Amino acid sequence: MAAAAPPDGLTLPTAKMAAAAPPDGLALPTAKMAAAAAAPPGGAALPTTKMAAAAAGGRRCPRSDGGRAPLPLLPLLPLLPLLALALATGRAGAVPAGGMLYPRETPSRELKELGGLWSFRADFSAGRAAGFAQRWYRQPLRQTGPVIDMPVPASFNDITQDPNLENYIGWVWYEKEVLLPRRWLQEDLNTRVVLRFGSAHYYSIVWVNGVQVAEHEGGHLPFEADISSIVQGSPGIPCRITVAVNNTLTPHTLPPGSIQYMNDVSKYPKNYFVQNIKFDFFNYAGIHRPVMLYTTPSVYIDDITVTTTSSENIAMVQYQVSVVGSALYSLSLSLRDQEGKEVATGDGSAGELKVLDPNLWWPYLMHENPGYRYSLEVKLQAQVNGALLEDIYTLPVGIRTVHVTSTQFLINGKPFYFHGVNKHEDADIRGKGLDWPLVMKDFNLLRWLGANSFRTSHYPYAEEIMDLCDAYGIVVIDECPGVGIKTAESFGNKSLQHHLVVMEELVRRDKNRPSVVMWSVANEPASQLPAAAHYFKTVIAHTKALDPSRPVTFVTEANNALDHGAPYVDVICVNSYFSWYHDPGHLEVIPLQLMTQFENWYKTYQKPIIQSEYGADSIPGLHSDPPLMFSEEYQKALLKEYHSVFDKKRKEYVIGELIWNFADFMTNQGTTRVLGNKKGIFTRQRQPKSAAFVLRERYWKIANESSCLPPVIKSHIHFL
Ligand code: GCB
Repeated sequence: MAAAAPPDGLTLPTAKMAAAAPPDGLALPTAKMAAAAAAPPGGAALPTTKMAAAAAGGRRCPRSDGGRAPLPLLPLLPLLPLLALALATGRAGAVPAGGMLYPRETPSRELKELGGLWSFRADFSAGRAAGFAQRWYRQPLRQTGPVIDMPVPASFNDITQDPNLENYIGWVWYEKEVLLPRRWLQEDLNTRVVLRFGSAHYYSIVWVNGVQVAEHEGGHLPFEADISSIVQGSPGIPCRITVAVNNTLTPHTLPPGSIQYMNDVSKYPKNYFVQNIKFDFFNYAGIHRPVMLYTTPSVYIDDITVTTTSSENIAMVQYQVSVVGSALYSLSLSLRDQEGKEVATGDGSAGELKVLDPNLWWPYLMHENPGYRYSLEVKLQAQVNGALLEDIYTLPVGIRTVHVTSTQFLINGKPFYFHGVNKHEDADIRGKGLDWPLVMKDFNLLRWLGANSFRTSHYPYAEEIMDLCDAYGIVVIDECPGVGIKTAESFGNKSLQHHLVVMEELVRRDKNRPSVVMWSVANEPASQLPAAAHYFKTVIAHTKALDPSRPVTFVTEANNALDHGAPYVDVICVNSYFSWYHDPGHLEVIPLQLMTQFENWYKTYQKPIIQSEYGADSIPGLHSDPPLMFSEEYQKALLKEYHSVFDKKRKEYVIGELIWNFADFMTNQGTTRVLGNKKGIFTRQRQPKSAAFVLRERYWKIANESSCLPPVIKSHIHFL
């Protein structure tokens, strides 16, 4: 096959590709799966031109597998032959245990980022399984078919002009060849080489030089693999990294989704299916976050867990360090302030550091020096075969406490009022890919706005973003991808078990972050279903066991009397869209309905309440006075109605307000979405709508009222 794809080479499965569909019996789905997927009766494969025509209209894909169920839509099956291969090489790709510390350069660790252009191919073959049948990972991707250049990190969906790629469901393949420094590759140096993905959406399998090294379920969270034994011993030979990523969502993934076959042949082409989702953002896919290669010594610091307490003028930093590679080692710890002065030392794998007159970590606008972090340098020394190995890892540490009472959220013992936003990782062209200019712009806008917090609606955000929250003092409600849990099936044991694993991965990743003050285990699940009681009791208890230091919540839209999950949360987070989805156009109902909402929730649970979403769509530049829906004036007026109630209730037990949404964002197409959701106070290009100025006025006013400091003046903050 030609090495270079023609511009539309990715769009249309060529006759050659169609012919390359997997032979029967190899990686094909079982009858059970076929039934589950409601496959249409068998039929001949569609000819190429028909497939192209059928696929040319949005999130629709023809299926030409002769009635067999869609193998690649159920990610595990094609792996069986691969698993055998992996086991044979001793490199089975289970999700690695361990700490998943963010890769940092230190005197003992080196780092190589693999961002840039990767080779890419979406598997448009019948059944989407050609890549596995033909083992594309065994040779350079260009040798098995056409490839295009694909930026990493980025979603693949909006990079080309091809609607089929934009709406593609199934396996896509990425590949990068890298030359590693010689010093990483010598076998006798006790160096470990690790390949780490910040995230890839949704299900990933990774090979290095044709050997499977990792397999990971779930987007939004990191995974990694020790690839030393594959790359070492062959300096000068490029290391070929191949990644297959599948964006199919099932009732048991997080978020859940389902594939629906449209069997009415008078309405749909044969073998037609759609991916249904019950959440309101575009299911962008690809390698979304940085890919890194890094080294550690073969005996290394695997994980560090830090919690902090403080009283009067003394703080305690409790630490635990885990080491892998040897049982014979020593650990020493040194805590330094921002001037580099050592303020405490310790040793051993667990202990406490005492800090006198600590600089506490304070939220933005609550202190003139928010986001203060110490540096905890952990030094490991071990003897390996007569040689002394040393590993050093430096962890930023913020000293702060979090407590919840029946009416307040306390940070360092002071009442904290969340005046912030909900966000998405979303932008033109890059989709959900991490992009530094965008990240910086967003943080500057947040601070311009006077926002002190956000919720990572509706999935964990990039570690690089979380680092900036720690550094700038932006308080985070850290949400897992539990969004769109709406059916009884998604409350079953299989989903529950996966949800527990996702919480483990999230807590493992973010447990040391001072900005993270609460975990959110879900957004707007069908918590009125009886099954939600056991489900949320279990997920919340598990999260608290993983991290007893932080409160846990989930975000509800259910009626307070019917919600089966609310008894288990520490803070009630409630979304409402009065005079938008309910009583559209009737701004005058807001005060009464919102007051009733708060009073009912408080009466039932006596727990503090955050208005975790409220808002209205507005099309920038659309004006109407008196205000009508979708105009900028309506969005402003709706916000003001909500604010008047917040102002009454924040004197009692309402502890926060988070606007929906920070910026306009892409969704699936639908009759209520105009190129996406327009509830942003900024456009998708990050220009303020009129509502942004209303919010800015308000947030700065609240900051000045509630701050324990002399008034903070906007113009004194240099970047504003
Ligand atoms: C919600 C959801 C959010 C939607 C928003 C809306 O309740 O939590 O994901 O985007 O409403 O605009 O409909």
